[in-house]
Amino acid sequence: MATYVVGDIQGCFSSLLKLLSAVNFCWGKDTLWVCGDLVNRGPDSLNTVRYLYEHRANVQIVLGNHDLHLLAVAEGSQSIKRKDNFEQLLLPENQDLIQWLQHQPLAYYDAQYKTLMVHAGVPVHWSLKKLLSCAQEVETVLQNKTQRRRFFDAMYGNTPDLWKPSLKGVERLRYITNALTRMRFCYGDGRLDMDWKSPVGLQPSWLKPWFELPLNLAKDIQIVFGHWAALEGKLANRRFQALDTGCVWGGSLTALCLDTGVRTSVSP
Ligand SMILES: [Mn+2]
Repeated sequence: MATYVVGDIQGCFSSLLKLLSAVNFCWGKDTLWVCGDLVNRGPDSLNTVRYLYEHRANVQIVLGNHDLHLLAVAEGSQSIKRKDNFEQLLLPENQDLIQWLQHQPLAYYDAQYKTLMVHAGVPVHWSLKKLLSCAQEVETVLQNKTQRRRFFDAMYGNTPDLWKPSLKGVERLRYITNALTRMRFCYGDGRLDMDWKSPVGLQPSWLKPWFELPLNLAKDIQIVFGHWAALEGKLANRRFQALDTGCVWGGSLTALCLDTGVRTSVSP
């Protein structure tokens, strides 16, 4: 019985199977977590989601920015972009998969492992409790047809970039979504920067990666996240585990075993 967390799959279905086989993953015995961006850019988004859905009793995911984009397109709120290649997921026969994704969280905390899973990061101002309740505000909206459409119509944009408890409506939802699914670098006061995607060290001096800010989260909580392929998975310690190793860009797909702390990677 072990739990493995896998980084951004982005439709690299054959790499997922190769990785599960490399760790001797056993369905029915082991549990699989996926830290978001299941779909888009890679060769087989449909089979990736179909497979995880079929094993959903033993799967825990959080949504990433590409998954939310898929849901926005499926809702008719956004048109499909030139680089998007998840058309098959939009076919009527795959509506069960879209509905499943609509009911997935933006953050997941497991008290036994003392581990928090998010796609992008943890904003500096939030406690664990605040983070989970903010994530839930978006999750509630995603599960309601009318609210979902209104949210997707307003989801895209980089502001507001600083958390204020007084934020309301779609602005509040947009901040929560950007922080949990798109954040990389921040200003010293926690304000989100949405432009820099470079490795750490190459950014302007006034920006810091979110994980170098003084987070309002107990230090013994481990944070597993994806989204930032330029980190190349090199951030791997007791507190922070970067798991996006850029499989879709020719890098590798990585799994972290939460029970042993061992990381395993396979090339595409
Ligand atoms: Mn992402």
